[in-house]
Amino acid sequence: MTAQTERLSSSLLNEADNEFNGLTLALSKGRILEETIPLLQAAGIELLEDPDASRKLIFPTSNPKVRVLILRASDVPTYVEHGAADFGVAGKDVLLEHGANHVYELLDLQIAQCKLMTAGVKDAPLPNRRLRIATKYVNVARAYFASQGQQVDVIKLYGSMELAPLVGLGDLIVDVVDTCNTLRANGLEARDHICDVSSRLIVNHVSYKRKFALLEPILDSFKHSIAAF
Ligand code: PRT
Ligand code: MG
Repeated sequence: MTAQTERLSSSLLNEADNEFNGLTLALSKGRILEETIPLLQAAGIELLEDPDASRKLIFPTSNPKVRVLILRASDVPTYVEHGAADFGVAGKDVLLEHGANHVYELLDLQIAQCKLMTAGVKDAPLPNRRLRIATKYVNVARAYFASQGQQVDVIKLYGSMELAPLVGLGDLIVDVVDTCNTLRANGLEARDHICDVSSRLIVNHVSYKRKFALLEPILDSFKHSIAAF
């Protein structure tokens, strides 16, 4: 957890948590929010405002005991780990990279599905030296290549990984892919499949014990929704 997220979490707690003793759910905009909304609806929870049309970061819901935080996808495990959110939805890619050992990964929600893969310039042979891997998934990349018995140099990026190998920053990238259209549009091709990815429901250890009565009906409803898909 960076000093910045730490300050943010504690200011959130100080400013808002004083009066709120319900459940705080951490989500990220985009795919995860879109695909979690139907699960929430089935559990009787409606966001009272559209996060896409608002600059707010904390959203009340139709259930006065549940509110939603909208975060960067990669910050969701940090908020849940530290109890600034009781539970959250995060991609398995984010959880693997974060090393989320301090949260319960309770449900595979089977949403926002994709794959973690390596990719490189189409038809380009790999150089005969230690490979350079450009990625935001530095821990996943190190672990994967180590599991293949390969030592690599990892270059940390924060986005637009597809650009890196085109301009010689790295021989390969490690990224999540779905249709591979983005790779193809940039003259890249998928190489090795590292693992399948879907989003998981994660819960803070203490919240799981102390707020189980509030969590249980939501967890049950999510389980029913997953089974019905
Ligand atoms: O965008 P930001 O930097 O804020 O964060 P983020 O990229 O982590 O968030 P977001 O909302 O883009 O992704 C949230 C989660 O959705 C990820 O952590 C994954 O678990 C999951 N997911 C599912 C995906 C994709 N599918 C996906 N296709 N995340 C990203 N992508 C990217 C992919 O890397 C490519 O750039 O979408 C682009 C299109 O993919 P293709 O293969 O269909 O072209
Ligand atoms: Mg993104």
